Amino acid sequence: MTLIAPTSPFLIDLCHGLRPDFQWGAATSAAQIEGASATDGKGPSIWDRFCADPGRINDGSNIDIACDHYNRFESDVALIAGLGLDAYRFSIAWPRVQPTGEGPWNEAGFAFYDRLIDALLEAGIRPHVTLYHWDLPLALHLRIGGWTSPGIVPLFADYAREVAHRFGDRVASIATLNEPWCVATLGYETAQFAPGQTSRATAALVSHHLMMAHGAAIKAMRGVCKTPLGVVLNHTPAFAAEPLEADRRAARIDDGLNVRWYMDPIFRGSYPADILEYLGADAPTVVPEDLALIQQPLDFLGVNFYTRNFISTQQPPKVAPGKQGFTDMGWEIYPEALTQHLVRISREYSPPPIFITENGMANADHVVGGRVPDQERIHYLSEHLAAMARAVDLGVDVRGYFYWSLFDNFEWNSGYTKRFGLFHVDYATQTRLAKDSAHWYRNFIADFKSRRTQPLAR
Ligand code: IFM
Repeated sequence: MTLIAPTSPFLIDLCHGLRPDFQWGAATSAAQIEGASATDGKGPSIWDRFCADPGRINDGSNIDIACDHYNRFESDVALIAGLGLDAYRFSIAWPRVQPTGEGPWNEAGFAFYDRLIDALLEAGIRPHVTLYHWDLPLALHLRIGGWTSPGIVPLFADYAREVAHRFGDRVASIATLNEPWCVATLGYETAQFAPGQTSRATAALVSHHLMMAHGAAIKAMRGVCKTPLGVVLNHTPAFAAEPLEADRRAARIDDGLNVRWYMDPIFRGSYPADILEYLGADAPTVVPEDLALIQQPLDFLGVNFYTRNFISTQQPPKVAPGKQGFTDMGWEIYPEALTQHLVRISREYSPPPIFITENGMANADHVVGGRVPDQERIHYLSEHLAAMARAVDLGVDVRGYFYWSLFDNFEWNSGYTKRFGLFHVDYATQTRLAKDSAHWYRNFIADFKSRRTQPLAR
């Protein structure tokens, strides 16, 4: 007898508008799962150093071993295949393939990704690659100041070109950056992430260099491959807590900083005027050539959606109602914002096809009698799939969905205290255990595929 909630026929019906070739997947990133942080010639990243800095990571942990995926990728690919996934999104660790971020390539590092891509293809899983998921080669940070220097732009383009040249013919897509807002704001303004700096002006400059590096990388890769190319951005829409002018204004600024600051230069060729004004003297100096570089045509847009921001200017601030609860990160569960946001960005930006490149929840999961009964995650997942399907019904072109994350893993400054995975990881033994949500997702995908071959009920 199965104790896993069956997938609802209503949800499957709701997904009737998804394309027959819709890709179901899960996502990870190199620093969060690979481990082997100094193996086979890999150079250190800014996260290796950040972890070594006392007090930076909540549980004092590091990424030396993480999920030991570097040594276990073959059995991990078998787990992905067992879920019936069409696609797997992972990132390449820049310092694994180019230890100092410039100069010689590390063939042993490339060989690892070569084997991973082959294993995925052999299992019928489409590899979706991200070039930068936050693990900057430490040497580049030390020598030129990393993202604070415009010198990083051509170096990132060189790295992108090399990856596209080596893997472009075998991977399903290449994204330049993952969540540049996190890189700039959490890394250089709030110091929550590596490299742990605290300057708004530096963060704004970093964001501009990230955008330029994205554009330069797309341009470089176009010359060597025909692979679909894109970028993955944070999409945390802001909601005014109350119908007050002050709340509305603050929500508009929050949206500008999170969403429009990145979407506007990529899709419109300009930074939003209200945010330039808001940043004032902290705004970066931007010349027309920079904007032309950033505004490269893209083949897809990656949308990472987890929650909404609830913006209140009152004292004490109004807190989000959380009618559907909060995740273990303290993030409000608010799936309807996904529908609204997808519709909004489609209307405002006419983006290329969208992939939901991350969506998921941290939950206080426990192994109970050999199972992980994570009903909360099943609820989160089904509500967000429904929200995505509603957006598709409203005309949004969504081509795939990646649950974040395949495994419990290193959740940045939270260390290993937050569990996002479809698979529970016992870090002491590296045992992977499919949570109830993993069974549910597998059943859902199978049901979806079998219904696709049958006439619709309505
Ligand atoms: O774990 C992260 C991931 O690396 C980037 N997007 C958000 C996830 C959850 O915080």
